[in-house]
Amino acid sequence: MIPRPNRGIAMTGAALALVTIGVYACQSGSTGGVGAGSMMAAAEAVYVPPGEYDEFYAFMSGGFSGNLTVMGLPSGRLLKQVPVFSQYPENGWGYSQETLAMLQTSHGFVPWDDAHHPELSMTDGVPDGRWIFINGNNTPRVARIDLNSFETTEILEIPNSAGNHGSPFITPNSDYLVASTRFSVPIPNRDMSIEEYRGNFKGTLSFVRANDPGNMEIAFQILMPGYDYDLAHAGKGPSDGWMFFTSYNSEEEHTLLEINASRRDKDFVAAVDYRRAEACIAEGAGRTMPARYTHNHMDETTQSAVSEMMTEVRVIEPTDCSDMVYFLPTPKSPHGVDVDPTGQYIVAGGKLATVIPVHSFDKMIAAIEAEDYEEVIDGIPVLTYESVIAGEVANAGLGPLHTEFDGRGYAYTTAFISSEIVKWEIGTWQVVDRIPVYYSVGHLMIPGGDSREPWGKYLVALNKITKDRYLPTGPELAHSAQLIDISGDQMRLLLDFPTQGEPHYAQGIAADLVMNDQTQFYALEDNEHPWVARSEGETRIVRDGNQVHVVMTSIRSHFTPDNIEGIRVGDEVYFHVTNLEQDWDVPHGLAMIGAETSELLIMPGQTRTLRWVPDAPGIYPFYCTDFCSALHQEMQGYARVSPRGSSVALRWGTGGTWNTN
Ligand code: RUQ
Ligand code: CUA
Repeated sequence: MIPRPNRGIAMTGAALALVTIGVYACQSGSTGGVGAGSMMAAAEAVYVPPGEYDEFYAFMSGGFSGNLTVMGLPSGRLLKQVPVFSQYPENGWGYSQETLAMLQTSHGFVPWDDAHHPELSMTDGVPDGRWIFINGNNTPRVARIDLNSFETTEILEIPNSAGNHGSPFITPNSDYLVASTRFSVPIPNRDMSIEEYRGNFKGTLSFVRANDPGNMEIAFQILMPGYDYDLAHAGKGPSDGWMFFTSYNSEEEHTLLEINASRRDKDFVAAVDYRRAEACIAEGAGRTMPARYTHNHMDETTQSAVSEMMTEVRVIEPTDCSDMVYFLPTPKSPHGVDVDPTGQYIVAGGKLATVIPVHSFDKMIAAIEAEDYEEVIDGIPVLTYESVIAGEVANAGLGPLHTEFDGRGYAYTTAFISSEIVKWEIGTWQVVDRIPVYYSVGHLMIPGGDSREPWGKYLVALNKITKDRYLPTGPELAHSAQLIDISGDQMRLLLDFPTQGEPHYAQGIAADLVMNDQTQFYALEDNEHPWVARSEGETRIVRDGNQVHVVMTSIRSHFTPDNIEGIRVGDEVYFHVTNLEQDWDVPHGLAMIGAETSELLIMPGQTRTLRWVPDAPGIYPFYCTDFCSALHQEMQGYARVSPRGSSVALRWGTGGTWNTN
């Protein structure tokens, strides 16, 4: 649609007509109210700045893909898949030697996870665009993704946890993110009968320091009764300093939970005063437990991942620290817990409940001060339901799960079973609007919708079932998201688009908080990779026993060296490729025939390493995988592999000049 520069070929009438139609189509396609003004300004101006067309970044969890999907809103255009707990051939993540250590865990190399809940870093309760965090559900982990580079830069494993579902919800100034365990297990874990669950299996709520990149650490874990801890959200404003966690299975059952864990009318929201926990620990409460878990991070100067094994964790119990944890009775097997922008109301999604219960923070504090308890469980006072409840939203749809807010006094709750989004008013607890979604919605996302200042213009419904929305693709259908305009009194469906993996939660942020601070390339002079070549003159090959290190560069459109001889069968070859470009949008790649890993994608100024173990004598071509220039297809080379024990000398070069050691 963008008119091409005239390359000296006279345009035919038909070609001109096509260009004109293209421009016209582009303009009429944009009349959804987005950036239309600037597009209309001049007939020839078809360029719309990206931040004007897409006002928001949307970050969707990839579920079992282990990735984070980045989209533009309102277009629904897919911008990027960020691999987090995954190997991703598109950019060599989890294959290149530099990234392998990011996926180390106490169980070894685990390049998979089930990533549910992205959470943006915040300053003063508002998303700030620095980082986004996401949980790994299966092998309990939390990750930090840097929003300058859109790369995963840190992963911390969570010990004493099983099923890190209620995670990584963050406090208003990103001091802590939390990780609560879905499954209770014996702590420390040990061999015992499953039937001895009650009293022996425990849950944990972990508080992870998040504000210092490269230094995430578990500040403390709270040992809790053996329930299933589901989701969380931090307090803000008046409730700043508190973290709220949902739980189900207060029945402490270990089999057929769909029946056995649905018996009680109410389960609990756990309210944790984490400043109180800090104070108790400062006075020596709790104990240090041995534990094995990894902390992995990207070293900025070498751009290589480092993995360290941690050996202990601080654990505190409610009986060690009075006034630290309270239970708010909440109907019935609640799932989501969401705090409104004022910080006053705590909304739970009782997935089997007929109403949406809303707790009042002020009433909770009053009940605590009045010691208005129903009972005390393992040192945790259970506040009286009637004393803490602010209201119940009736007629809220079946299967309420998650709630977000528009900042104008309304809340929006997903109803999984009745497949709808229900809008209700905070304070009157009256439903004011509802809209069907297709089908069976889980989470919803309003940019900033869990923060102090939502951008209450759009809502995205993240649907679990697609059925008939798109062209079918065999037994597995694309998941579906729906964009809904919430700027008026009534919700209005704008767009339907497929998503990647199985998105659970998502987060959104105004584009200009992220787009203006992007890493465009890495400065070569700052590259401290042990095998960097900052110029073609520094390229070389080093043999160390059967290990061969090829220190190589790429620049449009050749490798140095591009001819290599003297490799033998039995050698382990490491191609360390530095991309010498110092310009935005010029990656180079490297693919090697017979390599057992994916290609590499090397950003400008970066060094990445591909391991290659040739298994037979011969000539092995390699090439650049990223279409980098008109002569990209010429960006290729040969490696000669001689038999084991051969006397062919190591030599290398580009352009016919050979180098030797
Ligand atoms: S949780 S809807 Cu992780 Cu609701 Cu998926
Ligand atoms: Cu470099 Cu293609």
